[in-house]
Amino acid sequence: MSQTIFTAMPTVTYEGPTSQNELAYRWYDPDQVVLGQPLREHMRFAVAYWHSLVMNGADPFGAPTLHRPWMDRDDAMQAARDKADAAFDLFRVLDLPFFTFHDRDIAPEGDSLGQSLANFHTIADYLAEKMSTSKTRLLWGTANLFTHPRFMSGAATNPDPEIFRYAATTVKHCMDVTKALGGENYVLWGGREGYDTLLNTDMGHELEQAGRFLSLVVEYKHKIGFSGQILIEPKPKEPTTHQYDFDAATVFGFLKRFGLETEVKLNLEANHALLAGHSFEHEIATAASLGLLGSLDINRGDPLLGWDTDQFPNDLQAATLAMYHVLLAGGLGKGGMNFDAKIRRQSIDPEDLVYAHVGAVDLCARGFLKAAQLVEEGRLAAALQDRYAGWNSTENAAMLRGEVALEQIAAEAEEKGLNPQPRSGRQERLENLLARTF
Ligand code: XUL
Ligand code: CO
Repeated sequence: MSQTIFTAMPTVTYEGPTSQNELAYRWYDPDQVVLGQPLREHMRFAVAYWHSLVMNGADPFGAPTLHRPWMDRDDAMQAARDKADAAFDLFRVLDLPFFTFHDRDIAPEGDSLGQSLANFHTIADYLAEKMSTSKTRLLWGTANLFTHPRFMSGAATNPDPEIFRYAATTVKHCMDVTKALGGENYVLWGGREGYDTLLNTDMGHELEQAGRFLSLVVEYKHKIGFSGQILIEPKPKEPTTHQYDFDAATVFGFLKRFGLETEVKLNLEANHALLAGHSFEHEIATAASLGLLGSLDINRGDPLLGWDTDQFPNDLQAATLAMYHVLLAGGLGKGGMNFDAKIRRQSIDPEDLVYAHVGAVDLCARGFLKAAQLVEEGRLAAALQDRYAGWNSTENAAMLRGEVALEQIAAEAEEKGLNPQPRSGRQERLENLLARTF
């Protein structure tokens, strides 16, 4: 393998909280056993190919600022191999267990559908070769159904059925490759599945198309014996004004309608939650309460901006609360924590990518350790249990099970002269318990 921009960098290791080495993990000790499992297995961190290897710093106002060797090559297939070499070198530097990709991140578009698919399979085989000598595995694969102009009016929800067919074909091949590379999940983010104006949109028809598309994906998963999870990634807006997969609750309704709620789970992203007017922990708790928690895209937005800035996370309290709800849900199973985050446009050096990941890994690990402390102390859980304890009595449990009719509830309440007294929600006390872990 040729030298890459990461070859000279040493592998980042755990050195503990007192280390002065800026490129060491201070909190992420992958072997540390917490609540019966090593951190590596709890966290299941992944590097996102698109942000780390493809993104070039261009924005709507300015030209690319990041110039990587593989970005300037005339031979697009050789460029894809060079990019893969650099990718696996970066995974080696960060020593994280997983990566994630879109088809278009790893291989160039061709002149025809057949050529695009051939390019994709050729580079996928190259990735398989790289994986055979790497510790890094595939957390999930996905298809880019939003960059090319053919997808400007959507993929599955495009008014043109030919685009639906094109997207379906692309997803079939992405699922094949994800399976072949041992991927543990397959993600569908509805890139341009939404609308900009209802004046040109038949929403009922488009939702029907989205439901059929997802059903095809689930049927195919079973046909090929893919044992990974199918995940939908909710997002409320951007690029379209209104995205159909708005948030966890909306996607649940959609899944229920098409009978897919036991087949598909959710890949929740921190900044998508924020854009939907929620906190990350709200989305995690919602998904968990519906049995839909799948995987996480870890990042942050900028509350002052309101668009999808995809920054690396740096808020310890937000991370702790997210991790606490992951723990309450019993962990992520086949899911993981994917850094769907990009360095800023002015962070032009390869080592900026390493600083970004090291900080984010440490932040999540530190938040996780604090969340585990909250679980071990058990005081938040005890307060919660106490708050709902009334439902444990025989009569109240029967009411919840649907064994008591409305008129019976009313008759009993009237007979008793029911006079319930308000109880404190103790919010400040509970906030203190959280704050004291910092
Ligand atoms: C877009 C986004 C995507 C998905 C994968 O906001 O989050 O990168 O994670 O398509
Ligand atoms: Co994402």
